[in-house]
Amino acid sequence: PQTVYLNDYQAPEYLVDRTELTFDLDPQSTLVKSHLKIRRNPVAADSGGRSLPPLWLDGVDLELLSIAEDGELLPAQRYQEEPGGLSLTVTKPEFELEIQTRIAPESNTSLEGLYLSNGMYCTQCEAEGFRKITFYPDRPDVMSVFTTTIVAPAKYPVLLSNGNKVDSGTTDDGRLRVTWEDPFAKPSYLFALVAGDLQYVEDSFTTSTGRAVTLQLFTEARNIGKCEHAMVSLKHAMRWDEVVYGREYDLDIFMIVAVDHFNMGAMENKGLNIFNSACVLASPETATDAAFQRIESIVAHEYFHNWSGNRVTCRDWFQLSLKEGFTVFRDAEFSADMNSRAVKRIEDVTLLRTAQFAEDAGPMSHPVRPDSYMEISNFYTLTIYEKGAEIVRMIHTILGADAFRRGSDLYFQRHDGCAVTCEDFVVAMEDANGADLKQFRRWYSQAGTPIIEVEDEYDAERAQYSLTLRQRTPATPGQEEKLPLHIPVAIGLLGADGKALVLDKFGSTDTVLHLTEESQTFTFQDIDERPLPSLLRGFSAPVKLRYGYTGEQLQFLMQHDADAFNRWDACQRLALNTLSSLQGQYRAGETLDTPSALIDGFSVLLQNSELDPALVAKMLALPSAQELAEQGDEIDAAAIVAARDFARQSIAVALKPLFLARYQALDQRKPYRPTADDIARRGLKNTCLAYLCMTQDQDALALARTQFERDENMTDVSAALAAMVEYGPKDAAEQTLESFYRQWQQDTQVVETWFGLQSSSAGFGTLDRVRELMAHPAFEMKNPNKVRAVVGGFAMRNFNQFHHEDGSGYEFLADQVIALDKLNPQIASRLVTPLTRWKKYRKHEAGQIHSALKRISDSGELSADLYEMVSKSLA
Ligand code: BAL
Ligand code: ZN
Repeated sequence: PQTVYLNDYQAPEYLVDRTELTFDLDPQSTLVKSHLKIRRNPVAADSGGRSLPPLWLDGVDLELLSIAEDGELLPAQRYQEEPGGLSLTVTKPEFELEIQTRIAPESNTSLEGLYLSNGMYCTQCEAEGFRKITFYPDRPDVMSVFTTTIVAPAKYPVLLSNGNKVDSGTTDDGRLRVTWEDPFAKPSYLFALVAGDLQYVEDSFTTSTGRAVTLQLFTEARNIGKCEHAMVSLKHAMRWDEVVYGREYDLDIFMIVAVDHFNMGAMENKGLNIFNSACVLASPETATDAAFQRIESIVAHEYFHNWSGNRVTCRDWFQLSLKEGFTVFRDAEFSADMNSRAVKRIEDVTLLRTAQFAEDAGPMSHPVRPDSYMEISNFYTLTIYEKGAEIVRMIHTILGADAFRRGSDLYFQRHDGCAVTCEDFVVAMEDANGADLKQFRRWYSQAGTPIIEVEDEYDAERAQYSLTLRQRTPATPGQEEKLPLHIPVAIGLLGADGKALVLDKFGSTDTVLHLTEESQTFTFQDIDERPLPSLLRGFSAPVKLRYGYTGEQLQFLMQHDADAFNRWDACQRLALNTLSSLQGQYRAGETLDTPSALIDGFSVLLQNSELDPALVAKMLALPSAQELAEQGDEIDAAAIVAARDFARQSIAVALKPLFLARYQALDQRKPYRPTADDIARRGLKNTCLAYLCMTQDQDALALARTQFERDENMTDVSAALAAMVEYGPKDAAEQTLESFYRQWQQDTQVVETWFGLQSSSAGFGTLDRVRELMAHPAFEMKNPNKVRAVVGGFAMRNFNQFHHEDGSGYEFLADQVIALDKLNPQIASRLVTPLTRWKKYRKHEAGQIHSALKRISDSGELSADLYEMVSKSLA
């Protein structure tokens, strides 16, 4: 595969003003007719009057049937089929093309382009899937007005595409025909088509200017009872975007379709969002609280793209974070407003620290605006999405909320209907406020996670306190030298009584330090006692901050910090320090010390009924094995597992009466509602249940069984089931799993939960069990959700079994990746991730992982997706 470079970007030679498509649907022989109104791009036209350059149309896996220009069939010498597309000789600056192609949706297992899912036709075009539908300039800076006609047999009564429905009828031979017109010019990646035997629920939303918008959510009939939560979430999101960003919806109809076979979470196609069923369908009986919250945030995310992505789109794929980083920031703020702000922040930061930091330090490390790629699908990463969102958040922090809104207003107004760059976003923020973000821009171009070392000094005589911050960013592939970044560091100071100290003459008790140099000292006056600093409040920048807190200081912050995020973070630091000592003891063959500081801290937390239970639950959760792996210089999987298991056991045994008391107090038998308060209550209750079951005591396991058998909602049922599977006797676990499966075998989402719960279980999810699950009739290698549940659950969420010392986990994953690459390169490429960081492991494991990777590399011709991941990892 070829490498594409940002520096090689050139404006398109030709534009497409109108795109008229006709689909005649058939599983093996779908005919696609396209009628394109094309003209020379005045921006690209040179003034020398030389002959017109050829027109390039992307096309992959297409059978070209005919091509005509202005009504005349083109002679063969006017065009040339090449790998990846079609090159056409151009004779005039404006012309119309009619192209007929044939495709086979049924054979399309890549789930890019047009394909079938449970007999339903659907599309996925971002980033480069449209070229699997017809020949087209498949690049985001070519924006066109689309009209789409779909013709299909009567067994597909629902025929959908972007925009508004303008015509429908029946063909002479009795097939159905519907035409859709999307008045907003869009790039091909936002095209969508759906055809199936679907039911829908309908609602309506009145916009801020009084326009009524029809809202429809389509699904297979069996799932029609699972749409309410997504619909409610959609209406909340529509209102929020009006209030917070002044953004109103623009078409008369907004549709969502649920699809079982889907590579991503969802897709923001104009007016016709297509969703992975798992990210839209929910009922209390079948979906957990986590699923309810995920649905709310993804529905909002895709809706918000209507402005940040669709109305203003990306010039090229190097600018992907322009829409994704901004939209993730928008959906995170929406979720924070709908639920607990601190808890949402904790969840996002945990993901960032666990997985994005690992990406930033690994072979695929890339800037938020990459310089090059081989396969753009590989760049839908945590760096582009989550770190990109952190960049937008930092702009918000630096400018303030009002100034940020002025900047976003200018951005939307200035670039509406255009395909633009990350630079355009920053310039709008600057221009709207007279701000200078020159140095800040380095966040877009520099990869790697910055490290800030903090030292402090207190001068009692002068009543002065100073903080010295030093920043550095480690080298990453292709970027040896790093420049200092503009890093906003939010802080506060605590007095000995736990109260916030005043930092300036205005009486502020928190402030943002602007770290712009390699090293900088910030001094505070009139500080009458040596304070304890609360640093990087709310995680104001995506960095690793180091300060030598003692255990006592961390316990103090856990109880007194005014910043809820930092209370949690103090707890995390305490846990990380403890677990790191335990790992050291394990490696040295010593007896492991009882984690007394953690036990004391957790004891106080469990007895504090004032604190948000959701926050307490987050504080009680020890950092995951994956996060611990990210912390040290060298990963010793066995030491991580041993330290974590020992700490959790010790805590569970020492605090059993407190866990029990809290469990009983929280176990209120109320009808299920997905409200923030109820989710918080269930979250803490089930955290207590898991700790109780860790003791493996009969009475604790009996609590789990009772909760399971009450069968009140999937949150409680699956938490109880997970605890029984992890800590209870194997025979009983087998029986319970079997009866659970019998009860839910018709429900795809619950079966996915059932798969994932087993494959990710440290005690239960052995490789043999995973192989059994793959042989189960409900498993489907062609369904990404099932693969993610079973293979991904094992390789990404089952640290214990995946890193079995005999290396069998790595070999298994290599086998699955090789097999999947033939079916679905995007999924193969994602799944290989756990093998890509082999250099960070101890020599023994590193050798095993390296040989598994090498075996993939030598297995034959790889897809571009997998080739890029494997070759960069082995380099
Ligand atoms: N654009 C791909 C799916 C998403 O990020 O919304
Ligand atoms: Zn997105």
